[in-house]
Amino acid sequence: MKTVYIAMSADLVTPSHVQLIKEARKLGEVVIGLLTDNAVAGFQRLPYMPYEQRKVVMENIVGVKEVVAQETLDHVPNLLKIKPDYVFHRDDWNTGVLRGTRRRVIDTLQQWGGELVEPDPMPGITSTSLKQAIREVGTTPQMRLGMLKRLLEAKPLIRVLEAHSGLTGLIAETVSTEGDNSVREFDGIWLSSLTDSALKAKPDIEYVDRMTSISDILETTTKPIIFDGDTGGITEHFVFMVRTLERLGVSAVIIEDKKGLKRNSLFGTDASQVQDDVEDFSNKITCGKNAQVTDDFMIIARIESLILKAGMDDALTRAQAYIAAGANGIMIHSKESNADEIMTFCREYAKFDDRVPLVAVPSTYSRVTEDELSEAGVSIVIYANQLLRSAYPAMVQTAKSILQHGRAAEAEEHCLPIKEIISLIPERT
Ligand code: SPV
Ligand code: MG
Repeated sequence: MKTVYIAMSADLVTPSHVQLIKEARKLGEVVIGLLTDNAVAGFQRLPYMPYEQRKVVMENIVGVKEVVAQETLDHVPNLLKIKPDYVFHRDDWNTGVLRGTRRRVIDTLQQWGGELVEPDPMPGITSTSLKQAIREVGTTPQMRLGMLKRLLEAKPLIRVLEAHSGLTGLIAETVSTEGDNSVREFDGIWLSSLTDSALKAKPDIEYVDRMTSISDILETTTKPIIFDGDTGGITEHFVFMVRTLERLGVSAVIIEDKKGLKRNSLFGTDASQVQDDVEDFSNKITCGKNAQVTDDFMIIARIESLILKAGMDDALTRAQAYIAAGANGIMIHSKESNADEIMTFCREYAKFDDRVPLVAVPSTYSRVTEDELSEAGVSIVIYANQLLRSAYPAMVQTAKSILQHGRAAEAEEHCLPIKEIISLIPERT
C-alpha cells in the first residue's frame, strides 16, 4: 500500500478538505501532517482551535489512516521520516508565503521518486472566502480568553496594537503584510486607558467608562485582548474587575503599582504620582488571582519604578515580589528616549529563578526593534497609542484644509473614498 502525505492546519474543515482526502485515498493510505500551533504561528495567525482539538476532528474523518504532528511549516522533517509516495496539496501554493515550502517538498520527494500531486482547488471555496467565513463565525469568550496563553506558548514574541473603537479594532484584526515566509499580523489588542480617555476628550485619570469601547471591540474582532486596568482601583473593587473581564473573554489585565489619583505614566515625575507599597500591591495581585474563575486569565503587574525615578533595584525587587504574589506577567515601563534602562532591567530579570512573561511598551523609546526586545527576553510588545496619535493630526489637517479653501475638494486626496467608507463594514444579513 502506498502512502499519501497531506499537510494542513485544518482549523475550519470544509468540503474541500474532505474532497482532497477522498482523492488522496485513491492513491494510498492517507497520513495527515497536522501543523502544530507553533508551526502555524510562525507564518500566520494562530488557529482558532488548539492542536489537540484539530487532531480529534481529523482523526475521525473517513479515509484518514493517521494524524502526525508537523512541527514546522516546512514539510521536510516529516517527509524524511515518513518517505511518502505522494504529497497532496491544492494547486494554490505556487505564489505567496508557501512557494518556498512547495519547492522544498518537490526537491525532497525526488530523493526516493515520490511525487507531488496538486489537484485544482474546489470551485467556490477560496482562502479569502474562508477567512471571511471565519470572521463571520467570530469567536467565543472562552476561546478568545485562552488565546493569549496559547500564543505565549507558540510564539517567541507577541505583537499587540492599541484599539479604542470598533473601527480601530477592525484595523488590529485585519491589517497584515506579507513577507517571504510569513504573513505578519498583530497578535492581540491593547485597550489603552490613554486612548480610551483621549477619545472622549478626558484626561487619563481612571475616570471614563471603558465598557463601550470593550464591547465595540469585542464585536469586530476575534484576537485576544489585553485590558489596561490602570491601578485596578482599590483591592475590593479590583476583584470585580477581574471577573467582569473574564466573563467578556478578555485574556489579561495589566495593573500599575500606583495609588491615589493616577496620571498618565508618560508625564513621569512632571505630574505628582505616588507608587503603591510593595505589600499592598502584592496583596491586590493575590486577591485578583483568587477571584478569577478560569485558569487562563492573566494578571500582569506593571512596575512604575523607572517612570517615577525610584531606581532599578526598586524595579527588580518589586518584580520579584509581584511574581511571588501570583502575577502572570511583568510589564516594565519606561519613558526614556532610548531602551537602555529597559535592556538593563531585562538583563537582570533574566537572572531570576522564577520568571513570567515580560511586557514592554516602546512608546517613547520607539527606535528599538521587536527583534532587539525579543532577544532581551521580552515576550509581549504593546504599541499602546499609535493609531489614535496618527489619526488626530490627519483629522486636524483635513479640518484646516476645509477652512483654508472654503471647500472640501483639496482634502479629498487624504480621505477614504466615499465608496469605500460605505462598504467598509459589511452589513449582516
Ligand atoms: C496606556 O496606553 O494607557 C498606558 C501606557 O497605560 S502609557 O500611556 O505609556 O502609560
Ligand atoms: Mg493607561
